[in-house]
Amino acid sequence: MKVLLIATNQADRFMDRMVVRPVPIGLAYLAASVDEERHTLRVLDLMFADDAVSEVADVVSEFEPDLIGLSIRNLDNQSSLNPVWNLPAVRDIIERIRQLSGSKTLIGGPAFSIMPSECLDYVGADLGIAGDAAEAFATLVERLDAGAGYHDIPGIVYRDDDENIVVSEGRFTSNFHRAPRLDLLDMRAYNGSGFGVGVVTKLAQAYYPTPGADYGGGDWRIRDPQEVVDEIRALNDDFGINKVFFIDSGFNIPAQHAKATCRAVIDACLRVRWNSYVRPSEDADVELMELMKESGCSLALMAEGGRGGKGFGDRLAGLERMACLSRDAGLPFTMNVAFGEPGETKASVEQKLDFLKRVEAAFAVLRVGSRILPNTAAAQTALREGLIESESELLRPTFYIDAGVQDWLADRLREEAAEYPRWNLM
Ligand code: B12
Repeated sequence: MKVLLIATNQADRFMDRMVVRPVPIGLAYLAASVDEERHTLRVLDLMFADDAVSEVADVVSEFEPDLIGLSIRNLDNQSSLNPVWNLPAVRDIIERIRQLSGSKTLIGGPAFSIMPSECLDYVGADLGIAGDAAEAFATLVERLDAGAGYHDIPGIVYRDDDENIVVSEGRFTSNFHRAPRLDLLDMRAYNGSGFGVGVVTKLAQAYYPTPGADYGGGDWRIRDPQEVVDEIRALNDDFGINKVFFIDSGFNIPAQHAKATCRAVIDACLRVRWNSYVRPSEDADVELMELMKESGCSLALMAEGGRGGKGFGDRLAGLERMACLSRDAGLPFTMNVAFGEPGETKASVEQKLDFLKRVEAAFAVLRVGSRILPNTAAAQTALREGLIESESELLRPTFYIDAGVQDWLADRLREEAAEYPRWNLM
């Protein structure tokens, strides 16, 4: 069978400002799962494309694939001040494919996995696989090739005989043992495009962390530090890359494992520079931050943990503790604060601004409202307050800003941000 995999992400910014182009490692994991002795594989990455639709058209006409898998990374840029919705571009690509070929279209990826049914419906693909998909994808390719049924594959999304979309139960979980096929991507173009190449260290079982997710670490898939070291060494040997992003739902949690990973990197003398997400955690200490720095961490992206009913005062205290530890270890960090959450008042806005001034992050993001995602407390509030009638509407960029602060919030934040060049409003 001829299989074409297309990475559709063309976004080149992080927090609407810093130039960051994430390497489509999820798609590269899928490519690695295809048995190339039995199937012909092509990968098309649209990140650097000038005209995505015509590049797809050219490859589809020439290669004549039987199956086209498209990865969808972001629903949107999560900016209420300058919202950019990414799904219409994918819909245009699939529409063009349909005009040119009868091949089956399959979608997957982080954005798709958040709202599989709505996403499949909107972009008009035939099939989808939600969640980790390398193993499920390999199974699907074999089943399609053999003309066998595939509705039992965990996470598969399809239309039934009445054209109703069915999202099957369960999800495959991957151990990430088989290395992603980065050789099929233009890695030279990615080198230097900000934040480094993704290397998975640990991912939550609840695949896409939302404010309601469990950040305790209990259900996380943790990769052996030695395997991480080997992957970094291969990136260096094969592509000359020494800047990586540890793909992790919270690198520092649990601290014991984070320290073991740092020590393995130090012992291997890799001289790598890395970044990752860090979340408030009671077991974090200055030793951890020092090990992170010594092993090459150049930026810790500070993110909130699960809200778990905590008031914003407690949440800021948790972040401030992490900021102090980072500062003590000389480790630069970023801070990301949402304004306009339910119950926000003039006083709490001022407290958050004081907090940001105090912690002196290398780069701070001030979010004017929060992008509401389904299955979260914010979605429940939005439903209750009539902002949305159904969670399905959240496929489009939708933001929660408390009515009590809505009229003046953006102006007030703009006024303050004008004084702090390292503050970014979005
Ligand atoms: C690390 C990360 C980042 C890093 C990336 C660093 C780097 N160099 O790679 C940074 C900090 C830069 C970042 C930035 C952003 N991110 Co981010 N990021 C993540 C995170 C934590 C991991 C992504 C990852 O690499 N996973 C590991 C790989 C192996 O998995 P994967 O890509 O999901 O692929 C698997 C499956 O999805 C599936 N799959 C993938 N492709 C395909 C294709 C087909 C056909 C099929 C069947 C299956 C399939 O199989 C793969 C293998 O198992 C996720 C959350 C999460 N836990 O997933 C958010 C996430 C992807 N990010 C998200 C967002 C929104 C952003 C930003 C827009 C934030 C912002 N406001 O700027 C930017 C966009 C940057 C850009 N230019 O595109 C969202 C996207 C969904 C959404 N809400 O729209 C996520 C899901 C977080 C969330 N819960 O909201 N991000």
